[in-house]
Amino acid sequence: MFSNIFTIRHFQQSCKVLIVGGGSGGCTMAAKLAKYGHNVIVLEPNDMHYYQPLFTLIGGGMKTLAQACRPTKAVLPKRTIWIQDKVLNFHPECNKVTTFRGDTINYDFMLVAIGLQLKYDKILGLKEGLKDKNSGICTNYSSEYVEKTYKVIQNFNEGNAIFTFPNTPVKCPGAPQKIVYIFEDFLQKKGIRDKANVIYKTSTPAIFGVKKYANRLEYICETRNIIVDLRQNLIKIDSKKKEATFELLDQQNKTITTEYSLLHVTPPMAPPDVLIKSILGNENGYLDVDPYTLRHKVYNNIFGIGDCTSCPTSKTLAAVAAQSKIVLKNMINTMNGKELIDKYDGYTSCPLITGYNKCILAEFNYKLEPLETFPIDQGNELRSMFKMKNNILPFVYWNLMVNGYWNGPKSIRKILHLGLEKKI
Ligand code: FAD
Ligand code: UQ1
Repeated sequence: MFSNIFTIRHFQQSCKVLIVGGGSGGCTMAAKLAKYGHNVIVLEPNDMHYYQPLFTLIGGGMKTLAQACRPTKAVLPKRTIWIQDKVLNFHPECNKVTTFRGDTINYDFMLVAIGLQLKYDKILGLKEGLKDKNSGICTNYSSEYVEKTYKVIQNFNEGNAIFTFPNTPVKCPGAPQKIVYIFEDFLQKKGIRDKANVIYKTSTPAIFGVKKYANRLEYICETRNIIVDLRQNLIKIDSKKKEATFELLDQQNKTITTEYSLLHVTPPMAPPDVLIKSILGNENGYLDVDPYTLRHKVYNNIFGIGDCTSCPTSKTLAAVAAQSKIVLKNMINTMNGKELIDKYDGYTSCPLITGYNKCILAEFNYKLEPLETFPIDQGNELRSMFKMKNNILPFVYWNLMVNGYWNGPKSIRKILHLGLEKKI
């Protein structure tokens, strides 16, 4: 007789470095650490790897989703072990994690790079609206829906076109408004600009966090008749009536409901639940790292990179690139029992695309001071910066960054500024 009792086997693995998350930060660091010959395990559930900065261009019909993704297997370095699974629980006090499949991975050092989760459920009616092909609701923020954006834009005939920014930190905080400018330019080209009210409704108190770029963006909105409503947060969508409800963040218990023909939503975001419930997270659930060394504030053998960390800078891939050099040096120094000398200055960058061929390339640090690479005023709308975003940066990502050879533009900046750090 055969027994009908199956035993499920759980595995134990051990490594020198465990990288949790094989997105942009995890993959970049795997490539860098593999060069040191360390035994590295990458824990990543998805079999597709995405270059998310292309999503804005996909939404505007300039690129395809196929250009923004490659199989995880092809992007992770051959010398690392990829386990296709997710962390279920961190156990930092005994240097191990457990996974959804029930396995245990022991590590000497761990790098956490698990990005942000999209919280569609925080907006009533959003998920249904995104799924419905004819709703006029779209978002550039997910590989699942980004291709819908351009269809919705092409189908727009008249009425209110509303673009939102939620009441949480988001990745690439410039992206919610880049698509506004692309859309407005699209209407101009199609000759139907006068048929639309283009409205950007944001929870933030200003259009952008850095004064220099905010001034330029305000001017662009004024001259192109883009309405900007500050401190408004989308809470509910009625896709049958095509109405969106916003809470007015500076007036208690007040809401406003507006009709729309097109609604581009940037969903609220949060760190993944596994961090929120872990002692590794701060009060908001972000991996609690020192903002300069990127090492965990309590556990010296744990580092963080990218969107899931508590670093108080704009969460971008450009930030990940700059962080990667510091994380590598500081991890290696920790392994060798040395002091941590290298410090991350909060460098981040946001290519603010303002149409089909122009871009303001914002670059700044923790102090919100501009830190521009090129010796020209990047606060102007430049065709050259658009070309860089469209053609050069994807090449840099797929050929240099994921292979561990791109640390951001700091060395280019030094050369172009004659070896001097720019005085602001
Ligand atoms: P991700 O690349 O998101 O990777 C996180 C990984 O962790 C994922 O692969 C996920 O599967 C994995 N993961 C999650 N939970 C677990 C778990 N429990 N266990 C194991 N693995 C897990 N940046 C720019 O610099 N310039 C731009 O122009 C720009 N434009 C953008 C436009 C849009 C529309 C979007 C969405 C983003 C844009 N960004 C831009 C931001 C940039 O893509 C992110 O900042 C960057 O990808 C962050 O890298 P990361 O490694 O922290 O997170
Ligand atoms: C960058 O380094 C980077 O990572 C590859 C991005 O992500 C796509 C960026 O958007 C930007 C702007 C930078 C910064 C690079 C230069 C040359 C200014």
